[in-house]
Amino acid sequence: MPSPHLTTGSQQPPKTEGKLRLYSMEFCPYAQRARLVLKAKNIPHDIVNINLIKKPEWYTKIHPEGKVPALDTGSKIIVESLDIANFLDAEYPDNPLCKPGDKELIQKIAPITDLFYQCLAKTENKSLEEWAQAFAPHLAVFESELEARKSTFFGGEKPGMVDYMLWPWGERAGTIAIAHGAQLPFASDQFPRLRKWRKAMREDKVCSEIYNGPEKFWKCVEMKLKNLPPDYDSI
Ligand SMILES: N[C@@H](CCC(=O)N[C@@H](CS)C(=O)NCC(=O)O)C(=O)O
Repeated sequence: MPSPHLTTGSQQPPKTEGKLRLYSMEFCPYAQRARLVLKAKNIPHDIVNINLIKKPEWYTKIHPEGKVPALDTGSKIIVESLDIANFLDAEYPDNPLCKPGDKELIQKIAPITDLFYQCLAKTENKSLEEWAQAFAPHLAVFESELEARKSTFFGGEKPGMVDYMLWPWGERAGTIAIAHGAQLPFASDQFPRLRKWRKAMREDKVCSEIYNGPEKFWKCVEMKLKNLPPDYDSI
């Protein structure tokens, strides 16, 4: 059970000396990146969930823009999911996640996530074929990289940094079919390595421990799109 999402009028929970704290939101893919790395590297931490639509007054002292994730290390606060992930990988030696070329590849995730939100919110009047065409060249970059690395995961025999930075959108890919009533019309033989990757990631222990799936994510998106009361705890 995730801890309740704190809202206006709440008190900031006291910190445990020496323990990392992640400010998160159960359905945020960027916060999920940090949670995946914390779990993959077995780093003790606690999680404080934030209601992002009715934020606690004290939260702007943690993150000036009021976003999640934010990591409180005890001596500093780190924001931005990639900076948090890199900090954790550098500071905690267990299960090193980053491989050569990963940082450059991770930069190429952003066009996919941008398209993902545009497609969900239907910001442009595109047909599903057109959305698929828009996604295809960006997915092809990752398909080719899996082929070049000759492994199921970008990290090799087990997931590494690219895998965990990309997975939140792999988990949510089914949301597009919920929003549009049909899947993106990719040919069944298109992106075979990425399909295999997605299945393997779904079965990975770390990913499955914090899996929510597309239906719950869609409820969270709908809350925002339809201006419904922001009750993340009821999802
Ligand atoms: N670039 C940031 C993006 C973080 C982000 O956009 N988080 C969203 C939730 S998924 C958020 O906090 N939104 C609340 C707001 O913008 O007020 C990162 O990688 O950490």
